[in-house]
Amino acid sequence: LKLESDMHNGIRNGEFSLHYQPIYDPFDERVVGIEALMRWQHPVHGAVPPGVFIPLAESAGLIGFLGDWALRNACMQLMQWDRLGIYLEYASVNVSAQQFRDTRFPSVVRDAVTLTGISPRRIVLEITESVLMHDPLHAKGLLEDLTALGIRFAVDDFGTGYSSLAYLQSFPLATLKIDRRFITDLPTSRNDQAIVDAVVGLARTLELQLVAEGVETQEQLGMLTARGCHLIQGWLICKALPSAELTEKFQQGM
Ligand code: G
Ligand code: G
Ligand code: MN
Ligand code: NA
Repeated sequence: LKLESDMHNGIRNGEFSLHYQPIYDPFDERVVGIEALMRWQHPVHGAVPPGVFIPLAESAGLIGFLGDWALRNACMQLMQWDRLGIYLEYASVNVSAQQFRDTRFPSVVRDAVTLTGISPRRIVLEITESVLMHDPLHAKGLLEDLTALGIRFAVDDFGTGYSSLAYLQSFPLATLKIDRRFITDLPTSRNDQAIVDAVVGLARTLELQLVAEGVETQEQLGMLTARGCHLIQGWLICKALPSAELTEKFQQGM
């Protein structure tokens, strides 16, 4: 496949970058963390969506390299912001199914901590329900090992998979990220309101942080805060931006 071989060139030519999206606490009115989101600017096709190139990177055997690169860069960026006096608690980094299954994954994470010198408490790894549930015993062991180092885990796209609640409470998790499909119609959909209420309750019971994704309007935000969801991510606050642009926003007091 052409796009696949283009990826090899793209890596060499610096076509991959990370954008960062703030995770915001509307009560304290402060940014608590950022999610790193990978971008590929193809010289001919322009921006290739991650939904396209992440699966390609997996089948091309490049996800390990790209994932490692993303993790280290996100850690270094957080520390760069520290040096500029912009303190963010954590960087949240997506982990694909194949990365998670790779036996080298735990050492990749440990190496990122050692090489960058970041506090492991400041790394959140985002995995989906299906990654957790694919092999729950393996997942549990891996999460326990890395949690012992201080690394934290978030369940991404929560509500779209089929995680068993029994398993959910047995994993050492820090955060649920409720998928944006439940947020979009929140102001009008009684169903989505009920789902958000249920997830808020679940997060409270399991003592997990809850982040709402894809918050685009003040109305959605109002409904979320009224329901007790205290962390939000979405275009209402800020799009995912290149680090330089986000630095400017931070310095202008976002
Ligand atoms: O911003 P957005 O279109 O970028 O992201 C789309 C999807 O791509 C998300 O589901 C996200 O989890 C995934 N994604 C973005 N960056 C990364 C990354 O660095 N690694 C992995 N595995 N997935 C990513
Ligand atoms: O799957 P994951 O949650 O990792 O990816 C987050 C995705 O959501 C990214 O593609 C990001 O660009 C996108 N995103 C972030 N905020 C918003 C938003 O407010 N609205 C929409 N439609 N997408 C968003
Ligand atoms: Mn994510
Ligand atoms: Na998500």
